[in-house]
Formats: sequence, C-alpha cells, structure tokens
Amino acid sequence: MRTTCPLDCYDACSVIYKDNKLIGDTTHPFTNGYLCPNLHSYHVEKTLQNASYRGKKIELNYAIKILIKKLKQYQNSKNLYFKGGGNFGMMQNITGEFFSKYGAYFTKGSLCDSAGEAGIIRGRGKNYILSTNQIAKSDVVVVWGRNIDTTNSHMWNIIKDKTLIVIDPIKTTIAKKAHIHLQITPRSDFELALLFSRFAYLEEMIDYECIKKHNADFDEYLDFLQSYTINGMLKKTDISVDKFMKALTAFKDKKVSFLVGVGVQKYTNGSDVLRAIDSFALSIGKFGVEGCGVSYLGSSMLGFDNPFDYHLKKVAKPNIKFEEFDLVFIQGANPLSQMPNSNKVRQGLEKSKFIIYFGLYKNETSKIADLVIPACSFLEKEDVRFSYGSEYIGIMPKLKELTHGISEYKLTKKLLKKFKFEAIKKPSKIIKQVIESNSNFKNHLIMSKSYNTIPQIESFEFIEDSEDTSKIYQEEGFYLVTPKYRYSLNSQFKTATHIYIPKNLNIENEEIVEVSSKYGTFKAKAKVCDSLRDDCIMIYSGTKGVNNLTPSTLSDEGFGACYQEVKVTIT
Ligand SMILES: Nc1nc2c(c(=O)[nH]1)N[C@H]1C(S)=C(S)[C@@H](COP(=O)(O)OP(=O)(O)OC[C@H]3O[C@@H](n4cnc5c(=O)[nH]c(N)nc54)[C@H](O)[C@@H]3O)O[C@H]1N2
Ligand SMILES: Nc1nc2c(c(=O)[nH]1)N[C@H]1C(S)=C(S)[C@@H](COP(=O)(O)OP(=O)(O)OC[C@H]3O[C@@H](n4cnc5c(=O)[nH]c(N)nc54)[C@H](O)[C@@H]3O)O[C@H]1N2
Ligand code: SF4
Ligand SMILES: [Mo]
Repeated sequence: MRTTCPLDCYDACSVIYKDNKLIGDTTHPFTNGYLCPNLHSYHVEKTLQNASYRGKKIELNYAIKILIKKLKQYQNSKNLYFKGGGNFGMMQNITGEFFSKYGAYFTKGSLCDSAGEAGIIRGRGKNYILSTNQIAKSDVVVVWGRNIDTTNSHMWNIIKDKTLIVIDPIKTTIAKKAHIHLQITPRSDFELALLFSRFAYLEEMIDYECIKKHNADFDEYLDFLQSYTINGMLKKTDISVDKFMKALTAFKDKKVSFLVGVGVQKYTNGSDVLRAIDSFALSIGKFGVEGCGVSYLGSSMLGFDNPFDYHLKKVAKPNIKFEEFDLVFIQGANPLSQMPNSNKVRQGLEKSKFIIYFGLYKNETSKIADLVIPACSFLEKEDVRFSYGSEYIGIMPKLKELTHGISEYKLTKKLLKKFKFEAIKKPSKIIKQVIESNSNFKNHLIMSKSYNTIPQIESFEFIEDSEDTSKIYQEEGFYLVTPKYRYSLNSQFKTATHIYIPKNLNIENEEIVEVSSKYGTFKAKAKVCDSLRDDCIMIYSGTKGVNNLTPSTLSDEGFGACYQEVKVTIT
C-alpha cells in the first residue's frame, strides 16, 4: 500500500508500506525509491505508549477527562494552542477546529520560514515554488542557504548536471561538488544580492522588458542600490571579486533557478533577504520564464481550499511568553528544545499553570508537561500532505489498526462533543474536498494545478528601502550557525551532540568546551571541522542545549525566529 512520509521535509517521499516495513516507492518521479535515515528511524524509535498525569501512567480516557476538566476550569482567553511540525499532514490542523470554537489563542509566524516568506509576499504577492520540471530545464542552479544534501536530498538527481553555484558559509557536501562556492560571512546575503544587482547593471545584464512587464520601478531600485558602497558590501560578504564575477557572468543568457533555504533568513532582516534575492532575479529577467525563478519554502497549500485557515487572536510564536497563559496545549512540537532562548521558554512554561503535551515521543517538553497524551503514528490515521519544495501531493491512508494513542481527529471529535460544538466532517470527506480543489491526477500521482504552467506574477515591487538596526556585526565573538542534521528531524530521532569548531582554535577533538552568548551557555564535546570559516561555530539544530544560546528576537517582518542573530564565545 502506498503512503507518504509525514516528516517536515521538502521532499514528501512516496512510501510503500509492506509487511510492517516502510520502503521507498520507485515509481515516484521525484522521490524515486530512496528514503532518508530519518524515516528509517521512524521504524525503530520508541513511541509514547501511555498517557500520564504529573509523571504517573493513566488510562487514555482518564487523560481526556482531565483535559476537559482543565479546559473548563481555565478561561479560554488565558489558554494557548501551540502546534509544531512533528507531522506535516494537513489533518494535524483539525485540533484547531476545537480550539478556534473554544476561543484559545493561536500562534502567528513560525520558527521556520516565515521571515523569508513575508519578504516574498511583499515583492511578488504569492510564495510559489518552481516545479521539479522547471528546475530540470535550468542551465544554472544556485543553491542559496539550503543544505540540499541533508534536507532536500532528492533534488540532487535533478541538479547534478547543471552549473552549480552554492552560497553558504559552510563548505557543505553540496558546496564541495559545486562549480563555484561563495563561502560568505553569515548574515551577508542581503548585501550579496544587492551586489549581484549592482554589477548586473554595470555589466548590462538588466532585462528592462521583464521589469516593464511586471510594472516594477527600476530607477528607484537603482537609487537604492547606489546608496550602498560596493567596497562596503564586498567587505561584508568577504568573498573574492574574481569568484563573485564568475558567478554573476554564469547567469548571462542562461536559464537560472535559485533554490533558497531557511539558512539565509534566521535573522532580523530575513524578509529583506528574500526580497533582495527576488529583486535580483527579476532584474535580470529570471522570472515567469522557462527554467528560471526563485524557489523558497513555498506556501504548501497554494491554490487549494484550506479548511483550517483560522483568523483568530494570535500571539507571535518565536517569543511567546508562556507565563501569560494558564493552560498551554502543545501538539506535535518540542518547544523546550526547538524554540529559541530555552532558558526563557523553560521559565515561562514553569510559570504557566497547566501544560498538555500531545505527541508521539517522549522529549524535553513531555518531561515538564502536567498531562501527556500519546498521539498515534501516521500509519494509523488518514491524512494528506503537501510539499513546500515540489508540486507533488501525497496521500496518507490509514494502513494499520490503532494499537495505542489517539488521532488528532478522534481527540477533536471528543472535545467538540463535550463542549456541545458543531461536529466536523469525516477526514476522508475533508481530504477529498481539498485534493479536488486544485489537483491534477496522472496514474497514481497527484500534482498541484498551480504548477501546470509557469506561474506568472502580475506586478513586482523591488526592494527600495531597508532599515537594518542589527548590532551583531559590532559584537565580539563567532557567528553561530545552526543547520539541520542528517540523522535527526529537528529534535526527533538521532540528534547531534557536538560543537563544531574551526581549525585555528587550538582545541582538540572531543575536548569539552563551553559556548556562551548573552542568552545562556552550552557545554559539549568539540569536533574540529575544516568546512567552517574561522569566524563561525556550528551546532546542528536538534542538539540538546543549542537553543540556550539563541535569542527570542522577532524578525522585522513575518514574526519569524532569528536563531542566528547572535555572537558566541568559546572557552
Ligand atoms: N535531515 C533533515 N532534514 C530536514 C530537517 C532536519 O531537521 N533534518 N528539517 C526540515 C525543516 S523543518 C526545514 S525548515 C528544512 C530546512 O532545510 P534548509 O533550508 O536546508 O535549512 P538549514 O539546514 O537550516 O540551513 C541551510 C543552509 O544554510 C546555511 N546557512 C546558515 N547561515 C547562513 C547564512 O547566513 N547565509 C547563507 N547563505 N547560508 C547560511 C547552512 O550552513 C546550511 O547549509 O529542512 C527539512 N529537512
Ligand atoms: N537552533 C535552531 N533551532 C531550530 C531550528 C534551527 O534551524 N536552529 N529550526 C527550526 C525549525 S525550521 C523548525 S520547523 C522547528 C521544529 O520544531 P518542532 O516543530 O518542535 O519539531 P520537532 O522537534 O520535530 O518535534 C516534533 C514533535 O512532534 C511529535 N509528533 C510527531 N508525529 C506526531 C503526530 O502524528 N501527532 C502528534 N500530535 N505529534 C507528533 C513528536 O513527538 C516530536 O517530538 O525547530 C526550529 N528550531
Ligand atoms: S524525511 Fe524527507 S527525505 Fe526523509 S523520507 Fe521523509 S520526506 Fe523523504
Ligand atoms: Mo522548519
């Protein structure tokens, strides 16, 4: 039987479930039979078997009774519904159906991609991606702050024969394979994008026809570009003029796609970075034409009817003050590990009166929760998933009888009934309606109609102002880079343990070191890594303790997390 990987990942792999095993689906044109180590870990990772209340095992039904009692006891306006990305299925959002009627606070923004998305929306209105067909038609592919080899591994087959340009402060596996690697200073992508545009103008690469077609104002943009000095920008990016010019001229008269990841926007100016990258691509005519464009983490349900689009009272996610809520319902998330500024998160959660954790695994957050409700696996419930990196949609039928835990749908149904709210439709009906609202079907494949043709935008607004008030450049210390790890999916599965340090520090492998920032400290064994710039320290996302070091600052736009808006020292 066919299903789809539920994990929060660009690829949304098609999976065959046979004899209790998850196997790659060789008939899928994009994911093509390969499954990464994370889904293999799904087989073996021990799930929560029981509900518990203040550390004591209890029956599931009793746990739900306690939940209902507490929801009635506390005022709805002092309650928070907090959902993470542990399972990317659409039906995960169904719990919102109850919490919206009940009147709890929701969250806005994200720990992930919302700063960048805000910049894209401001420039071109919609955050669409490039379909795999379009990327396949490119001559040049720019991998910009995306760790393809680890987080988007199926893309390699499509881009391996292209002229490959990688922009990343770390010499990642894909950077080692690239024709040109621009190993820039972290947080200098904005300047790099402006430099590209400025030199494109000097090199007569500007596509005035494309600019006119999109009603964009190039003169104003040029004024903005000229308000920065070339030397200042080059200095900030710290790349050689020679390499930079090689990259720029590679775009001349070629089909170019830009695959941009979250790496460029874990900063306060994240939205401006994406807008500046879009602005450059449009200025040289790489928009709305074959094999060209900028593909970020796209709005995955673009063009589909979204039954779970709630417009309610919301608090920004990355800097939530948990202490302001009496009851916090946490679903599919591990905020104590994954939110920035863990010390602040812990203090806030400790002050909140009642915490419910509804998840699949035991983790940092489940350990401090008052009530733990075990979820069931994706094989035991019906769902569908969209992708933020390709046009494919994956069905997730129920393939296995429930052994323990409860699905999001069943829990919601019970809560709606207890509170005498209107019942909801069955998952199969909701899923069918959503899929039919915007899909093409070809044999067993389902694809978004939004990518039938090359998406066109009506108008575009170049970036024409930017107020970057960050003081990080003046601060002493190393940049902290926290990319994703191959063997963990954020905090799930085999999380990384080391602090990766540059060669010049006179610290040996496995020596215990302490890294400190304004927000906290983190101690672990060192690993000397020759892929790092001298001014960077790398700790993978998911490493227990990394977010002691990170700030809960919000991005200037989009309510995004700014994990890398920090300098650290090491002893
Ligand atoms: N194996 C695995 N796969 C995953 C995940 C996982 O945890 N593990 N997580 C999933 C999730 S939730 C997401 S959002 C996606 C994200 O996947 P990606 O978009 O690939 O995000 P990251 O790995 O965080 O960072 C990407 C790259 O940005 C680089 N980078 C860091 N700072 C900068 C900078 O200032 N400028 C530039 N140009 N580059 C920078 C990093 O070195 C890294 O190589 O991956 C998904 N896939
Ligand atoms: N320093 C640093 N921190 C980061 C990042 C970074 O780059 N650097 N990246 C950020 C990003 S991009 C993201 S997306 C976040 C992710 O952070 P989270 O959304 O907190 O994701 P996970 O750590 O994967 O935790 C998800 C939990 O979901 C639960 N779960 C899994 N399947 C199901 C299910 O079917 N139902 C229910 N109810 N629960 C389930 C599991 O128990 C798991 O522990 O982390 C962010 N944190
Ligand atoms: S985590 Fe990503 S690459 Fe791995 S199996 Fe799932 S969808 Fe595929
Ligand atoms: Mo993410």
